[in-house]
Amino acid sequence: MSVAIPQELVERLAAAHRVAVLTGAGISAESGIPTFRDALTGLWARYDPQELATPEGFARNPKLVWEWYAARRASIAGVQPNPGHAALAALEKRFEQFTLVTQNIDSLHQRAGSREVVELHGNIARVKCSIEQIIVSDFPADESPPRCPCGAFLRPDVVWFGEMLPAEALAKAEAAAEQCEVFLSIGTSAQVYPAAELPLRALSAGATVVEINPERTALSRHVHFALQGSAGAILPQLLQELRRVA
Ligand code: BJW
Repeated sequence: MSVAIPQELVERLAAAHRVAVLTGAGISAESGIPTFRDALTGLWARYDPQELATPEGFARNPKLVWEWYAARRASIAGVQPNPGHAALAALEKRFEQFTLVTQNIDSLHQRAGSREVVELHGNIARVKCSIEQIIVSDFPADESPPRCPCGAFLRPDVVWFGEMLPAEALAKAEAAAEQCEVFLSIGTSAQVYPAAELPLRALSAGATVVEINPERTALSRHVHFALQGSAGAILPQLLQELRRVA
């Protein structure tokens, strides 16, 4: 379904040199990856984040957590990027500075052709030592979870609740939010910090902030343009409008 894209937004985007984008689970929903907080279909409607996405949950039941992530890794391997991911990869080429920041761990932006992706919450494809925090690529496939040569359990290289985000990625994301002229917040419920602060930082720094989401979120009332609809429909449309004027 097509959504009316305000001409004012197209013009501001066409005139921009520095664009920052924050994506969340919603952009991958149309590829078939469930979001977290959607009422009926979100992962947290069926699974307890305290048990599966905290260091304490992993300490209590490492096997359960390892196997949950192994199942998600397998299901992500079977999906494809969608037109929303593709439109962002095409947009990257149009601006002097384009910073794509994602909370997603699924590599779909990279697979769609985005060259530089700032991953705030890690990547499910990588595995690291739960003590030394170093990435480990060779490990026995039949252990659940396998162990690092140091003896500690291995775990997915993702960011759980209560854990710090990768410092370099967060610094890049904050700088992009503060320096951009247009900021797009796409497919995120804007509930998880510090990612949720990024569009607010952009607003404070004077950027035009745009939200793309079928639902209203905590961010909606603050933004200049809230485009209500799916990323897979709106982003290709936005790209097309931009091509018309510039
Ligand atoms: C569509 C669509 C379509 C559907 N098109 N859209 C300040 C205040 C309060 C709390 C805190 C705070 N600062 C820190 C905290 C604690 C915590 C936090 O934020 N808690 C909140 C829940 C209150 N944050 C942290 O712990 C972070 N660490 C940290 O801050 O360290 C410092 C610190 C530590 C301790 C204390 C204080 C400071 C770490 C956060 C890690 C989040 N990890 C997860 C799991 C990653 C691994 C995995 O995948 O398993 O990251 S949780 C989950 O939420 C995942 C996501 O990246 C993240 C955000 O979710 P997202 O992407 O927004 O998804 P949804 O489902 O919420 O929304 C989807 C949206 O898409 C919806 O709006 C739909 O409508 C929309 N949609 N279809 C477009 N087709």
